[in-house]
Amino acid sequence: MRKTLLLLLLSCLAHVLHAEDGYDLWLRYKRIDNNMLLTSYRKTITAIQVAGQSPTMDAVKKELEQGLNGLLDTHITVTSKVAGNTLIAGTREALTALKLQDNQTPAEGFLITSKTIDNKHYTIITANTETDVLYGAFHLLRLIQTHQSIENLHIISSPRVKLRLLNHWDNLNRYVERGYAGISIWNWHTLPDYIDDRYIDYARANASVGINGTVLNNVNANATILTAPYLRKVAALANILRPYGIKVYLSARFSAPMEIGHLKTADPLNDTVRQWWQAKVKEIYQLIPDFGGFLVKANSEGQPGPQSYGRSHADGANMMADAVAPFGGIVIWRAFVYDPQANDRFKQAYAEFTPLDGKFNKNVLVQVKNGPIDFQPREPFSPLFGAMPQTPLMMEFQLTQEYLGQGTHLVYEAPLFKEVLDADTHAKGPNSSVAKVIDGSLYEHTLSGIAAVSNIGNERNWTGHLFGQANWYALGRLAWDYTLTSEQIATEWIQQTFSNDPAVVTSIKQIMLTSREAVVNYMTPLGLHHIMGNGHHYGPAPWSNNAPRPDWDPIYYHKADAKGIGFDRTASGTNALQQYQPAVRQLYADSNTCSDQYLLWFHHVSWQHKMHSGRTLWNELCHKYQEGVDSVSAMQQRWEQLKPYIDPERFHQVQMLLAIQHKDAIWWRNACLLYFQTFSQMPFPASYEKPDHTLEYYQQQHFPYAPGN
Ligand code: GCV
Repeated sequence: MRKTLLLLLLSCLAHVLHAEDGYDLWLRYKRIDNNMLLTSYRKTITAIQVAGQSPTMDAVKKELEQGLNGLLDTHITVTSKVAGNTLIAGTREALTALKLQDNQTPAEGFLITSKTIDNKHYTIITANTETDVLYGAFHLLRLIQTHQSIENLHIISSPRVKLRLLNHWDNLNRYVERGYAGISIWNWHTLPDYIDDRYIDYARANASVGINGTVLNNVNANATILTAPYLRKVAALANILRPYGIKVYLSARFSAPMEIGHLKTADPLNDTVRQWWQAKVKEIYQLIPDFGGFLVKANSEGQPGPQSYGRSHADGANMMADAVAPFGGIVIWRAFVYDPQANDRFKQAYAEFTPLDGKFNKNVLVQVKNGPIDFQPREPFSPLFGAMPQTPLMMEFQLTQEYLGQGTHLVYEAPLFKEVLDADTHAKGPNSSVAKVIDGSLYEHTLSGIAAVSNIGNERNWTGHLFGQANWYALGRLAWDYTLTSEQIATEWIQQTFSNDPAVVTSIKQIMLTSREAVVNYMTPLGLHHIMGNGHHYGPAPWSNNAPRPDWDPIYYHKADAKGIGFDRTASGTNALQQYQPAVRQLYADSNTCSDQYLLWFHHVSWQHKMHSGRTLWNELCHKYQEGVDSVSAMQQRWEQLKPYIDPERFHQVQMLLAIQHKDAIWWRNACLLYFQTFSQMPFPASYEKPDHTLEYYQQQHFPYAPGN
């Protein structure tokens, strides 16, 4: 009896220990559950040989061992002899020594090839750099995890974009601005002496999708990060991340020379200030020889910047760029600026930055948010893309779901990223996509980059919502190759994260691929934007009109009145449309031909306006809000059907979050429609479920402790 109890206890314990809690991300390396495939993989690779010894090649070896041992449920032999059925990984140089070099190795990226030499089969991963070999190793593991054949490989893969970065908005006290996954993973207090294993797993996860840089701290920067004790902490992290090909960057506070250098000014043209930055940069490179450079938010939302001294963004950026240039560093200068006095926030970044085109140093990139306002569920692409031909522009996306339901809503963002990257700027005629601006090909820039505001925190599953992991994954995959489809990326992620069972993949994919349009519909359909609660940005507050500045107020954006709703950005309004090329302008200029998706972005439209569906604008608005809610119900139903196929821990977590999302979607629909009805004075159509609360009820909801604010 006691023995049985003990066994039961042990099996429970084993279950607890092996519970799927999301920590392993898409690198779970579980035994292949298809016997035919398993046999074939086991035959193809019986041993691995990793040519060369270095921290990066050690990481390659460790990952291949861990991955193959798990996936093939075996004990893979690590060999130094060239024998058949071996997986050989090494740089081109290392393989030349083994007489296995290949002429097709790409300049950047990797080659994976199957070869038969003297009747012996080899799988070879090679590249010009060790980091690229590591990317190849992760790619091979991905092929196995997604059940693809590895018998006859010839894969050449090169990244389309050079800098593939995460931007952490993490403060030194570990509070993450707009963070919904716990506190910062960087434990500044225990660094540099205590190295959390999580730092290594963070590096592995990023390298597995080709992310090669990380900005460790918030763009609303604290100058303390640049003091000697903190730089030693940064150096400790750089040492951990380096073998995985990840460079560290820091957000720099423009007024640091005053705050920590005790100078009287931070004027970028002042000699003492310039010398201060040069000395600081030298100190950084002594500790971190491959330091990436600085990210700067200047003269934006109260942050200090060169304009405080009558200087331009270019003066500020170039001063720092001069300091990092001798060490190969870069400066990433953000274009997120807006002015409460201006009549349209949409136009500000373009107005301030286009006159500076050609004035930035060669090692400066200007980082532009994907849309003209601020990471809304849907925005047209920022008109800056294609408008600064002489400046490399870097894309800024947001993984953390500040405006997309934060930590509780399932929203797969790849379709949003793709929509922007695929948009045609017409800057050099047709086929001048945003992606071609970003990858440098349109204007032949050698520097290119995509960054995204991180959604990572110290929660066990990293991103709070398990499906937030898919956005992190998608960012890396798209930055490597933006021609991948949202569906391809979702498929890969599901196969690695949940299951290769086609029925499971199809069902989860359906949930993911409908989720972005769902959030647009239940929050901001038909081109509405920025109608969320002030400050915390959680939940609807279209009535809000008392923010510290007008351009933080929802009423500034929806402009609802007795006649209609929407922001007139045509020639009869603020004429923001003028900032686009004529061919783009033409798409949006006429309210009768403008697509529904962007209608209220560009037009103030009568409540009676006839939509493409034949409904009035008011009825269409009700219809869209309802559609958003219905989509979440459908997502819930699909998830319920997946219960037998998903481990109970992850199933239950997502199930509970979907219930919150459903409740929130109803809240958004009711609060917005009840409020807009006070202007339209039109009845709700029969198809729309009547709100169960009054408008006053919704207006009284407060969230003083909403996270991330
Ligand atoms: C880091 C929005 C966010 C701020 C953020 C800012 C930015 O305004 O609400 O939290 O600040 O964007 O991107 O700089």
